[in-house]
Amino acid sequence: MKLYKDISQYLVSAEVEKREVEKITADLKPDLTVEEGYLVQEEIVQRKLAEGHRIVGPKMGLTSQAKMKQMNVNNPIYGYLFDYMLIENGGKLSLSDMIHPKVEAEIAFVIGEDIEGPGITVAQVLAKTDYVLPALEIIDSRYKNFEFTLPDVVADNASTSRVVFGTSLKKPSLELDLVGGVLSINGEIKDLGTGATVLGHPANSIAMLANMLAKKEEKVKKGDIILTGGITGAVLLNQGDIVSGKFDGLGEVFFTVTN
Ligand code: OOG
Ligand code: MG
Repeated sequence: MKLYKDISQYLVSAEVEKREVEKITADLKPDLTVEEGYLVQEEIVQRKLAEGHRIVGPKMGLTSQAKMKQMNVNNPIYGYLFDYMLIENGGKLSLSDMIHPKVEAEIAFVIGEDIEGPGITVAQVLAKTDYVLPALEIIDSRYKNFEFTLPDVVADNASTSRVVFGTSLKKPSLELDLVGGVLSINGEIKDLGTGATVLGHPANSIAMLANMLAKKEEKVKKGDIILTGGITGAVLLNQGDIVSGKFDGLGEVFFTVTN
């Protein structure tokens, strides 16, 4: 529908021009529903694919109680990560490419076999996962002050902006819920969490994703690299920051923030 296309254009322009905009529910469409938010997101995804960008994988967001509380929403969501969003481990994030970026520590999954819901369980996800790896996700809501409702953030591709993946791949285990992660900036601990922060177990996030996608007759695909959602809160970034995510048994991932 034209309205969803127009809203997707509004959000992509905000991203490209690096400026924050009013949330959709403020004025453009106050009664936007979550389902309509996904229709807008779908328009954004199609637009980026048409521009020649490739999908790295879907990503989950708002999968912890802490994040749901921080953002004042009450349900996990998904969005899509594209190839142009990748920053190499140890690389640089340029603030001039961003609006008001925040970082969060996450555990990512490399999917080895298609996972088709409904009814997917943690055990099935673990059996179909090739590797897990540590990640730092950089989110950059296109909305003023990172303020939004659930439909708004869904429309905005779940604030997805950049990601740094760690370089060591580990086999997934049932004990991923006990893996601790520490998010530090300039040597100072900003937040920490464990895998269990994410819906009890990070594999549960992938199971929920597969089950959500099943409603649209879509699935988690072999080769997808999927962020399962922050195990820490999101921390605002500043020029000169050296950001590190250290995970028990999964290794370290880091990047620096430049102007
Ligand atoms: C939405 C994206 C949340 C996560 O890991 O929870 C997210 C936001 O907080 O802006 O990526
Ligand atoms: Mg995230």
